[in-house]
Amino acid sequence: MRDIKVSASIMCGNPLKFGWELEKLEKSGADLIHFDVMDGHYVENIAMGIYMLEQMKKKTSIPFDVHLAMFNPEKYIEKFCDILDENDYLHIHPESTIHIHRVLRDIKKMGVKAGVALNPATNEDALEYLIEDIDIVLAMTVSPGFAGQKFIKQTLGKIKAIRERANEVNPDLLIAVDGNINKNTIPDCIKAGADVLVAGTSSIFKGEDADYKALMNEMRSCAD
Ligand code: S6P
Ligand code: MG
Repeated sequence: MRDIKVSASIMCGNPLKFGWELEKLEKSGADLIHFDVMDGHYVENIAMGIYMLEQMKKKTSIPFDVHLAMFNPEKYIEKFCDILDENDYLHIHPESTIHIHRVLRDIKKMGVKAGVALNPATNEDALEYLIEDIDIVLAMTVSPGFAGQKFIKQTLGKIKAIRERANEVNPDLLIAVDGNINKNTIPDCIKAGADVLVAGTSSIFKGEDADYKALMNEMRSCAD
């Protein structure tokens, strides 16, 4: 049985109380904090940035997985890697940069784990010459940009294909799934080969009184 991790998408928390959200997530046993960076070009939304990550990183010991939904991430990799450490993941999209292999290599050289994020319509072939050298794939199960969207079930075949290829060339590769991940969609994602579940509005961020611990445990138990 694979070890299943829950990565809480902090963008879905109360922005006026992010410090409180992080404390609550730490007490509730979140494995990772999913941090979305959106530039208003690569996706039609603007969300969170370097300064906020720096503050959050000081506030919690939970490792981060940082999703750069932005063009030309290479311009900012050094700044992100200065904040992050060897327990954190930094994901970039193949469509966002020309020399992706170099950018991923630079992330690793700076001591951070490197990931490739794939949009729902991006073919798994985009990983072919990268898969041996990366730590994680972020398989988007919605088009990035917004919380609260509907799961795109055609992504499941891709996740399965990535897991099969990884078993051949990089068995330690993690596969994270992001977008409408909840008790209805988790069993199929796990069966396809996912091991990191990004938790957003459809699973744990359901208001101030939500019991994050119970909701995350429920997510993990769907994986059994
Ligand atoms: C979407 C973003 C995600 C969301 C998360 C929301 O653009 O990359 O990380 O924050 O998917 O979760 P949910 O359950 O509202 O879809
Ligand atoms: Mg994301």
